[in-house]
Amino acid sequence: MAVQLNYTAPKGWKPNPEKYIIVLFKIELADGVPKSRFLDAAASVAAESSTGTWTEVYAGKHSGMGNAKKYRAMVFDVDKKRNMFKVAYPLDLFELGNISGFLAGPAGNIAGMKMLKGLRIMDMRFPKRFVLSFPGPRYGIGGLRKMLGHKGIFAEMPVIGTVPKPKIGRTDVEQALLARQLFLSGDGSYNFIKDDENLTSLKFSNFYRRTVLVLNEIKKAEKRTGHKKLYLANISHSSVDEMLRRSWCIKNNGGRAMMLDIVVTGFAALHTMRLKTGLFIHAHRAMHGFMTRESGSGIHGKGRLQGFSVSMLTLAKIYRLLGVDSLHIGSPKAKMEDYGEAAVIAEAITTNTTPQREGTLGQEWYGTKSVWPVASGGLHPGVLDKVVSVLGHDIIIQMGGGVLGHPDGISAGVEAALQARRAVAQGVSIEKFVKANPYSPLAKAVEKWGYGPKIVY
Ligand code: CAP
Ligand code: MG
Repeated sequence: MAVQLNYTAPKGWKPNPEKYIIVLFKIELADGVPKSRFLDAAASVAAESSTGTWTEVYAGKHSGMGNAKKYRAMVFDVDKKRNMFKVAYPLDLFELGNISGFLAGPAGNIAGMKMLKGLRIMDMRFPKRFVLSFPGPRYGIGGLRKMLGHKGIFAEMPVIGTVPKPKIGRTDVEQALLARQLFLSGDGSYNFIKDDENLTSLKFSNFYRRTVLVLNEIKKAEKRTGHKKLYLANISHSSVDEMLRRSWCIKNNGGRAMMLDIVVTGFAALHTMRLKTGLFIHAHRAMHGFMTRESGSGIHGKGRLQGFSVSMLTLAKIYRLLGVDSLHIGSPKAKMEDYGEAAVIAEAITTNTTPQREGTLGQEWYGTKSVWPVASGGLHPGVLDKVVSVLGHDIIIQMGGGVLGHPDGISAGVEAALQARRAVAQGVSIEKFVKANPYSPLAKAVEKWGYGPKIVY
């Protein structure tokens, strides 16, 4: 019960999955709020995020109270032991095809309520009509393989590339020189170069000049090597008009892809870019940690919450609906915290029927294209086999320091990465390859970084 209407379903009630959006919440009551008020708190979450408020209001003629009752959200499946419960929101409470409008409900005011000192959106499950009201990815996994002309063993390999490090420093001309070196090293099959998330258009590295220069290098490298390549140019800007101009520059110069910092530019920006450009959208998630990180409870929600957050799993599902083609999801053996969650997120963005796991809700995608999981952050060739064994071979692996920091230089870094990738595709562990090829660039990389992650302090 919340203050005016009943927002709690009778015990055993199950919502029709095609008529309701389900959200799985975990809460922590504020100090001083007795445990006996748990259900009231849950009902208040449902009320504030659907049709209710903190006090009784006029309920007579023309008050809208009939619809408020009809479209109210309902708490069900309460798990008091783990402080978790589900809320079912009638689909007609929301406008189809409008993710911002939707989030203002279940991910809105409730995180500010004084009765709570912790709240986490663990997962969401959407019905068919809602899923199909969004564009979804234009290319997805199959589309990129086709774009890159991957056949034979290349179709079994991860797509690999590099983000220049230092993060910011190279001029636009130097960035193009780096692209040339990456693409012409080894057997010439290196796939992409990518701007870093905080590289924009600067005095010494202008977006437009950089794009033209790097794409020119790609044209030449493709002719020489016979391998198609990508430049994931960072178009992120707080003006959507400027992002559109940048995407047209990419398109007009023969580019196929762009990179978007999807958290800082926002849901509306992503939705608009998906509808207005025909480019492959590589989604970087800079700033997500301020929303998704939850050190107390872990992926399955077993511990006690330490604050307010939305899981990366939830965001990843929303980004798939809006149409990213590839998405940073964290990785095993990375420098960033991922709570072992990457495999669950990868499953949610690559499957058509995402199974329900402990602490998750599952999802039917009704043919929405799959998204490339992107593994990144402190990765180096020595861990490639472990990353692929957890996330599969349809994965984009991004190595910055792990290629550019090779003791024998950048070309050797590319060669080490290519050797690691080929070994993995052939089912050979990195350790076995290194033992058999002790003087190879890969062996040299392993000498420096080993077979495990490097945590940065
Ligand atoms: C990695 C990276 C990526 C992060 C993003 C960086 O560089 O370019 O942005 O990994 O993290 O700036 O740190 P290195 P996530 O390869 O040199 O570590 O994928 O977790 O969102
Ligand atoms: Mg980066």
